[in-house]
Amino acid sequence: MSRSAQYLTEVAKYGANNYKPLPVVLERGEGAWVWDVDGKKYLDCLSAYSAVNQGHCHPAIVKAAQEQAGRMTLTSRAFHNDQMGPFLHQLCDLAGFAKALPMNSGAEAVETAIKAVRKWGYKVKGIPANKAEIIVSAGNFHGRTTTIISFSTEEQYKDGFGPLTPGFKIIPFGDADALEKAITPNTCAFLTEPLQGEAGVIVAPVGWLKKVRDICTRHNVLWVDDEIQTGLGRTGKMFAWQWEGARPDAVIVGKAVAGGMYPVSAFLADENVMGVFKPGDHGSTFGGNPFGAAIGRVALKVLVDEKLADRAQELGTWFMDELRKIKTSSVVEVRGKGLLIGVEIKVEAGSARPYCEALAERGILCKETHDQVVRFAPPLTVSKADLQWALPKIAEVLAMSFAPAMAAAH
Ligand code: IF1
Repeated sequence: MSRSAQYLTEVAKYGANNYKPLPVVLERGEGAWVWDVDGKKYLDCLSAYSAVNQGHCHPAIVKAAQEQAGRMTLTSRAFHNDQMGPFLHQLCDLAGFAKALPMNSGAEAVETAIKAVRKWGYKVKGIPANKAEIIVSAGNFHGRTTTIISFSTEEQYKDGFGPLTPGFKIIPFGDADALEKAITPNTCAFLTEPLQGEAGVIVAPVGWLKKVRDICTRHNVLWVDDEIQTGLGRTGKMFAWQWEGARPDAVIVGKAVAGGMYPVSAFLADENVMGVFKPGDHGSTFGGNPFGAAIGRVALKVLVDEKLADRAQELGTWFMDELRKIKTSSVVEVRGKGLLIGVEIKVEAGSARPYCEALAERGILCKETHDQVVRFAPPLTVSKADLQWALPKIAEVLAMSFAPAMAAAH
């Protein structure tokens, strides 16, 4: 039995069955490349869902982690530590917000945002107790907690997990008129991704965010921007909202904040919103810990020093053009921004899954999102040569068809 096969057997026996990963067992990564336990090398075109924007095991980030691991890792927020302040300072400067509240996972930072905007609704806007409404986009993905799945439009994410949290209203993604119509005097916020990842890399109409800004301002509603996946360079700007120059009232970041080396997330806003939190209102044992903060400081510096947003824009534009040139009857559309690219497969050609399996066989790691979309989101440090190496293999795979009958045999 190969080492991979042994591992797959073990994880099937002892792990919960809540995922269906590709049968690839990775043990090492360097930049945009990863190796499995049997020594096979792959180009990572997922980047752990955009958490590894700085590339695997970036030497400067590894050094920061090693040094901080030997110094101090956790104090809890019962005391101060010498890393959190400089980290928050750097994050606020980068995002252009006055304050940041550090958490760990993306979902926790989204929960933080929900609590902040509700409290703002009651304390500042004057919404009657327990009546606050948050408007969200259909097809959203903001995490897996019971409150967050309550406003998912994906039935599977909610099935069997009720009772769900009330107070959310769902409108179509990218629809400014629907937003304006959905607002009531009890609306405290509009929470959305600027570009939807999980929904299948869905790009909103140009000008939508500008309209969102205008509508939210006129109705005294907070626009909360989930940049957990799209932020930190991924779409070719440091934050996807910068594509339209319409600044949100609050931003949520996660994933690449610490370069995929440690879970660090944050909720950012100005004093008008962040000021609603008083000691004891909210917190986390690990949030703001010196280990994550020290890693985050260097991970953010790498994004800036290596101009990774610009790289994403240049390489992404070129790569998307090359993908569009591929002659195939299996593809509906190639879409995206920067290095967040979705290739939608025609239903008649089969689902995206066998395409991902065929890519993995050829040394390219992608993951399907929903049934029909193959997502390409390599680390932003990927080179043009790496992508040039991948293109003919991608072309070969996209020329294939996995029509249902064949998929069954596959
Ligand atoms: C999984 C998806 C991506 C996110 C946005 C919040 C979170 C995420 C915009 C929560 C997380 C991850 C979660 C991961 C798969 C992945 C994913 F396909 F499920 F949707 F990236 F596209 N906001 N997305 O994308 O952050 O709590 O996970 O740190 O398996 O659930 P988290």
